[in-house]
Amino acid sequence: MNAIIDKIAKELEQAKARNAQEVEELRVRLLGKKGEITKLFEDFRTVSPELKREFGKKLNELKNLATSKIEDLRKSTADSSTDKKGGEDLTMPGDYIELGSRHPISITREQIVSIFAKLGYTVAEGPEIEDDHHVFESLNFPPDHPARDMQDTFFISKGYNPVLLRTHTSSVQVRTMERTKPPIRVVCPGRVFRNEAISARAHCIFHQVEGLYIDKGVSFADLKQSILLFCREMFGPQTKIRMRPSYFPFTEPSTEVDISCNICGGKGCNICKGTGWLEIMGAGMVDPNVLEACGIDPKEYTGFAFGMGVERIAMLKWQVKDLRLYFENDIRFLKEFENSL
Ligand code: 2NM
Repeated sequence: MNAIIDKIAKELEQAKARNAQEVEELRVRLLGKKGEITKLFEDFRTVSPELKREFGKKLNELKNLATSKIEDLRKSTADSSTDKKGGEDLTMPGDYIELGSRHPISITREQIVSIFAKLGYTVAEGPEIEDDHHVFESLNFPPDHPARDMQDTFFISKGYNPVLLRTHTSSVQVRTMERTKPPIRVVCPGRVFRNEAISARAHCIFHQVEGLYIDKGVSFADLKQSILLFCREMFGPQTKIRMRPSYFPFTEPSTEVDISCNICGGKGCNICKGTGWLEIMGAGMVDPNVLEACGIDPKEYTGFAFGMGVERIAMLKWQVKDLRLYFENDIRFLKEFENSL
């Protein structure tokens, strides 16, 4: 056994390999399952007890020698294989790295927010997981309003104090009113959630920007002028607006705002379905009940609020026909917007 150990040790000292394959062959021959050193360890079991100490030490030393020698050879062959080619070829073209770009919804949201920033609005954000108080109760939703139904709202828990996904970002404005003394001028961008079947025109997750302006003497005329200014910044200086009476629990009076179709200029086309108008947002004067519920005295202050869907604005801006494209992250679709902002 001694003789075999010495023979292998000697061989290891002189071992050479020209490439990784030869190193691997050496490793298998010595340390593999049926390798020479592995076999010596098997034979070791039959060595008489008084010799075990001496041979055990020698065998372990041999194994360590083999392991480190093979590791050395591995390193040197790896080096020399690139050395043969003269190292890295610095004339090779670099790897192509695909560049990302802003998502069209982000671009649109930023544009909406920056228009209102110019009018002195600041940005407020709040939680997507909300309670009944901030989403419905303080916004003047009657107890039996359909939006409070499972059919329309995603509930995380029901019961005495339900936890739910916000259906609008008005909840952020409630939080702002609760902790701020007017004047208040905020826009609240964010994701909202509604239990709707997904189609080309609706999604269960979408984005809103809502705005709120509260001060002494704020009137509907202020609302009209602010909306008109926003629409002209967003869709071009030729844009006209019209307001239709509407209903929301949190505003009185309430209105839905249309802009003149920016495709046909109001003459009527397939985008505006021949009407010459496109609906873009809802708005109104904040209901005194809402102000009161949020700790603001409605005898002292008035305010207006508005809300719009970012997907809808982005669809009108780029004539995107199917809102689902915004959620699929198909690189071919996203690439179309890489030069947009
Ligand atoms: C809309 C339409 C009209 C609105 C109202 C409020 C609040 F919190 F002040 F009561 N925030 N947003 C509002 C008003 C939202 O979205 C279509």
